[in-house]
Amino acid sequence: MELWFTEHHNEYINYSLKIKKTLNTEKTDYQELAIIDTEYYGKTLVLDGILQTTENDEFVYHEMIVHVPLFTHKNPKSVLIVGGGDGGAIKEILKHKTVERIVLAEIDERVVENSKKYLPSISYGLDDEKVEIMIGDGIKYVEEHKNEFDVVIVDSTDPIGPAVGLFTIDFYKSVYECLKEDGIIVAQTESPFIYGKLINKLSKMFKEIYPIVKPYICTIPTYPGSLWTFTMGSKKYDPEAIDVNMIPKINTKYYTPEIHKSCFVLPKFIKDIFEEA
Ligand code: SPD
Repeated sequence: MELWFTEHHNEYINYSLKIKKTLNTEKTDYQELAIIDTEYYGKTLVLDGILQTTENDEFVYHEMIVHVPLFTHKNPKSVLIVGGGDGGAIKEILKHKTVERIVLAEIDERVVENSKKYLPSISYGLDDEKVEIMIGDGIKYVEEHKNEFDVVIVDSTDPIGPAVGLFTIDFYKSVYECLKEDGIIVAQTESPFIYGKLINKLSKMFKEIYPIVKPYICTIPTYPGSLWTFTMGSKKYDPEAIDVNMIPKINTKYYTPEIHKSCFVLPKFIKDIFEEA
């Protein structure tokens, strides 16, 4: 018998992956969690019915949410990740030799534990000595830590359920305070095909707070709409002004110095979404 996992993107669109084996399902204190081994994309983490990461395409998202801000900052030493309990962002941050401290603020301990158990190729950095895992409310953590981080990465789920508070102006203002004087925030800001109106609102919020605001894109096949946006807010460094020839060589599958430049070139309809803000 064929078994399929189906994610409802909206009332008109579903996305399905053929299941090889369901490895775990549980109800955590915050959400429904599943680890599913799929025929095409390998093992996946699913939260509240929504695919968060798959073994075979996670590299696009995690490389882009990490290397673009970290190579924009001149000397990133301390990085805070809000969300990101699967450890994919940490795996990429560890490729940056300047980084001395990585704090992961993840609300759901079970995401960390399941990722360690079932997704070791994504989560292996979670046990690194540079990593401090703070299980709790990322919003509160940000509010309580001022002027402490070079880069803050908001590696959240979609703007529903536990992540709603991570898509608000109050949160982005707190992140501004949490960053050092030349700090950078990057947030995953969803697909323009599905969440255009939200992206427009988020862009307005970023522009109210950060002097330099730059959206950038990549393609993630297992996310709704596939075309994905990130939004960078920077106090000092312009990601498009850096000399990409100075970017040190690291082991990646998606990110390159050329991608660093080209990811800021937006299709017209996405540019409009951001510029109408
Ligand atoms: N529609 C799913 C968007 C999920 C974005 N966050 C994924 C977390 C991976 N570390």
